Amino acid sequence: MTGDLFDASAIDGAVRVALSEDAVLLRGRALPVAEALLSAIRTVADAAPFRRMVTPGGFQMSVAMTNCGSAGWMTDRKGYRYTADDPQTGAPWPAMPAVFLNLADAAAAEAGFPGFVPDACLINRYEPGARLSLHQDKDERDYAHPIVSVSLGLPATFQFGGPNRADPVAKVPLTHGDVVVWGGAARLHHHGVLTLRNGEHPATGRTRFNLTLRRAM
Ligand code: MD6
Ligand code: FE
Repeated sequence: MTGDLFDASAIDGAVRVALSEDAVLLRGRALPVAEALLSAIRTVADAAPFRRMVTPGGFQMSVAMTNCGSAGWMTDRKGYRYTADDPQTGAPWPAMPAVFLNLADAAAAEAGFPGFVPDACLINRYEPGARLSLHQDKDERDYAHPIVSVSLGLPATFQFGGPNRADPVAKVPLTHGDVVVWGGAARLHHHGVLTLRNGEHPATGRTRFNLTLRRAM
């Protein structure tokens, strides 16, 4: 997983783009299971509906979220954290669908992180106008585990920075079926999603979904 930024190389027939040391974009890696992923998202959202959470600072997020797995990420006025139950329903977050687990394990291994077993999947739903400001993923117990991120539906511009907030930020286009894996030296890099542009996708309509699979506990 070496190479310059945006230096694409074909390994095992999959198109890889190195974003930095230990961060790689596997272009189109989720396409063979895209319909199964979308169907599983609908099943999860039937039990644990998408909702726009409130940050500790009191702002309502533009991205709507839900979770599956034994731990789910949430935010409210009290802070960011993982919970076993959906605070909105009082029930445990829905189980992680096998198609999520299998894709995450395979993609992580292809990126150089074998044996990845996520226990949490945050599902983000973007509609035109939604954005996610630059942040680090640091609510997990052990940063030794990588993160697998799957994009479905409308295209978005991913911002990918470095360990310090002021580090230069690259803009990476993410489209339907793209998978980003990062860990190791990149695990705490800053990242975000620019305001989603209006559009219509054959698989999702006016929507982008992102699955962020993590080992939280
Ligand atoms: C998104 N993704 O693509 C938001 N975090 O909608 C993330 O925040 C993210 O893609 C950690 C690792 C990969 C990601
Ligand atoms: Fe993140």
